[in-house]
Amino acid sequence: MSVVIIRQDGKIDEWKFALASAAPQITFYSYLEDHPKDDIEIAMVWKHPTGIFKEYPSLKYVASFGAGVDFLLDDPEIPSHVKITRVVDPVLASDMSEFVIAALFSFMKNLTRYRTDQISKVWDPLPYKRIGDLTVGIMGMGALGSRLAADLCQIGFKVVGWSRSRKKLDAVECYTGEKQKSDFLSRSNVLVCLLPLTRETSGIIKTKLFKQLPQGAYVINVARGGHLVDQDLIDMIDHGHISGACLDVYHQEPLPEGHPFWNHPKVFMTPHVASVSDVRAVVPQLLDNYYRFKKGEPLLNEVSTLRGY
Ligand code: NDP
Ligand code: OXD
Repeated sequence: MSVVIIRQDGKIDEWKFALASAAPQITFYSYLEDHPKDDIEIAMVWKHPTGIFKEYPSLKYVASFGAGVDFLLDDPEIPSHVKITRVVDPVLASDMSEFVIAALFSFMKNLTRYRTDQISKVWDPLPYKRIGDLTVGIMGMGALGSRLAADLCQIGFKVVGWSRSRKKLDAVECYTGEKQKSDFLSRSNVLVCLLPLTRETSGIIKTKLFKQLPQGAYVINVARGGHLVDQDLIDMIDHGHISGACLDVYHQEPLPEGHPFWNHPKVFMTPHVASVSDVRAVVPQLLDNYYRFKKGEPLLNEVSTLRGY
């Protein structure tokens, strides 16, 4: 049973080499080379070209190379019987946690502002925030959000979390569902989005939500661009209710040249790098699922197409 690897970010050879080295008995094809498309049952995919799944009539299982699967669930050409799995990995979780903590301290200590000042040769000391001044609110207390919560608590931050189902985590006050959302938001001086992008969460970070955050709140979106209504963020920053944002993800990536985020002094942008699947860490679980699929056993980290994550 051979596997096709589909990704458009120039990393196919790296993944193919790592997979083939770990499992030389399996044939891995790049989607760019000649391969028997009619026979392919398994695809390993990250951000595929539109329409490509039409070419694989025998497809039965698609493994996402990342934690998110919105790009797969949004594709009407993947038949409903096709199983979809995602990456759940401690390295991915610790990388995400480190990134968010870096963004958080950068906000607290005005670091991005000083970088801009340096370029313009401006000397302008500002008041800064301390760990004890802030409560960090995490939307999405799954694999990534719960690891971040634990790390923040260890550093000494007050942490509140919000998810669909009830959670019990040491030292984290957990809120659940629509009913408790506004209580959660009213506590969050810094709001971190780590939700999956689904029908329910699309466009969730909008004016109504911003207004429920405390005055001067800071927003860190490391989940998906589709969670955020871009113009609402700009308006709330420009009106002074939100003090700024760190964004790693966008509606369109790369962000189009004319987008107002590029030049906004209070929007700190990174190019979807908060946490990137590590080849060595992730190859074993991709192979584990390959063997499970072959034996007809339940797959690890299978996504619920009904829930959307
Ligand atoms: P999980 O599926 O493990 O966690 C998702 C969390 O969101 C769960 O706690 C879930 O609640 C909660 N949730 C889902 N829908 C709702 C809702 N409608 N209302 C309230 N809570 C909801 O995902 P991960 O933690 O692994 O990843 C989260 C996202 O991070 C990914 O989907 C991806 O988009 C993004 N990501 C971004 C990266 C980057 O580099 N920028 C890297 C990796 C991931 P419950 O626990 O009750 O199910
Ligand atoms: C992911 C991502 O979902 O990198 O893994 O965004």
